[in-house]
Amino acid sequence: MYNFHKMKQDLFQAPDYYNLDELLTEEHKLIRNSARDWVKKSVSPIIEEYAQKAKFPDQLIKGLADIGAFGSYIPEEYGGAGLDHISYGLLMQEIERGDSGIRSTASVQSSLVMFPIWKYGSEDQKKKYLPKLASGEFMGCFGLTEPDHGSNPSDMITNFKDMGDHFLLNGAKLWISNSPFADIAIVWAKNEKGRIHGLIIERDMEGFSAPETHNKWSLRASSTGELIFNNVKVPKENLLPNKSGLGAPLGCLDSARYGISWGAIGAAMDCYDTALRYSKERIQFGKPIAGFQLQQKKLAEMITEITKAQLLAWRLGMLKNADKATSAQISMAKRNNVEMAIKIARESRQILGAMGITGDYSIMRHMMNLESVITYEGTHDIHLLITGLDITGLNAFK
Ligand code: TGC
Ligand code: FAD
Repeated sequence: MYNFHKMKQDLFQAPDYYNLDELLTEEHKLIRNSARDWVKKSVSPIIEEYAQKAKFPDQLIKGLADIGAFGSYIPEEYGGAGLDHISYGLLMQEIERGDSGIRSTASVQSSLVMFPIWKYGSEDQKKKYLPKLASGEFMGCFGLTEPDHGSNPSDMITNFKDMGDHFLLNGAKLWISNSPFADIAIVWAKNEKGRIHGLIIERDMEGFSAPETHNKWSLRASSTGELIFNNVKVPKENLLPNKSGLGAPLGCLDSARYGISWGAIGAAMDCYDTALRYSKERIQFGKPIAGFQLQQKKLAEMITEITKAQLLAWRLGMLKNADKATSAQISMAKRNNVEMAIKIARESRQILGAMGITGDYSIMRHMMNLESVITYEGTHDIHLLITGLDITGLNAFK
């Protein structure tokens, strides 16, 4: 008889079919392994329960900070870990192996909150916010999407007026990861000339609220909400001074999308590893189901796709380390790797039969999470159009 609760213990073994570990430095492996151990010890035992009750496990914040998941590539002088982009990718991979929602929190904090303060902020802003964000004392969120402007953020209506000694901010953002508990929000809004700027909004500013969005079937262990600005008085020193225009938020997205291209591999590896182990133990018609050709086809295709995705992410990381990765290359990797992961989650779910729909296994949770991952940070179709524009020179968005 099958032991129903057997898989509660995290038995994950990472697939590395092409010996890609040989491409990593000792430091990369150390960072990856400490994140892997932390996920086994701290995320796996609790994540299903938190996803079922749709609650963000905020006790994980300290551990995320300790493994360097908040601002791993931000210089040490600002509290970051000063690591390279392969390290950042490996961290995202390991965390998403546990859950996409927890990786979301790390992506947002690193690439969408710390990155813009580091790249576009003043020295005072960097000193004030970055060390606290790196340690997890402050949590942040990123407000670009609006109720009526998702794929097309350049038409946003959130705006601010210059009132002499302060700015007055009005508008609303929707689908904002971490907004319900964030201490600060990086908010993208238009000035009176219609130019997009980033503003640092603090939780206790009058006229600002961040209600939670409920009833999600995806990313249930991540807290998602709105940002509502009703005549919020924003001190002038809270404007990010060093970049404006849509390219500013899109530059942050490049960093987050890159991390997701690694994160999705983590979710796929977890589904594959679970399905492989289950298929070798599950007996039907007198033999393990792994011995049937149809199941082998699924498993063989999965490891092939994971291996291709690993190579894509690693190469992209090397390009990023050399400051040569283009936005279009990042789009290709985000799109390919998330689709790869969602397909593997669906196929793995089938290999587990009825057991695959239970919370005793991580697969269904990954599958539902990936529906958000394939939508946020630019939808699957938007990334295809970015590649289309890049190779043809013709814009098919408009
Ligand atoms: P377009 O005219 O193409 O570009 C406007 C300006 O931006 C520059 N640019 C970029 N800069 C840096 N990085 C990129 N990836 C860039 N892409 C474009 C561009 O050069 C131009 O600069 P300039 O100086 O000439 O003004 O803009 P467009 O309005 O035609 O839009 C292009 C499009 C559709 C690709 C863009 O709007 C887009 O990517 N839309 C998708 C929106 C999106 O991804 N939203 C994500 C919201 S955040 C989120 O989902 C967080 S989830 C967090 C989690 O939980 O993990
Ligand atoms: P729409 O833009 O309305 O798109 C709907 C459909 O139309 C999609 O299939 C899209 O591909 C297609 N489409 C749109 N335009 C075109 C076109 N030109 N050609 C062809 N097809 C097109 N945003 C933030 O700012 N911060 C966050 O922290 C954040 N976190 C999120 C967390 C979750 C769980 C989710 C689900 C979303 C989050 N988002 C966040 C929002 C996310 O970035 C948007 O949902 C995404 O950009 C798509 O926007 P939309 O949902 O409005 O879809």
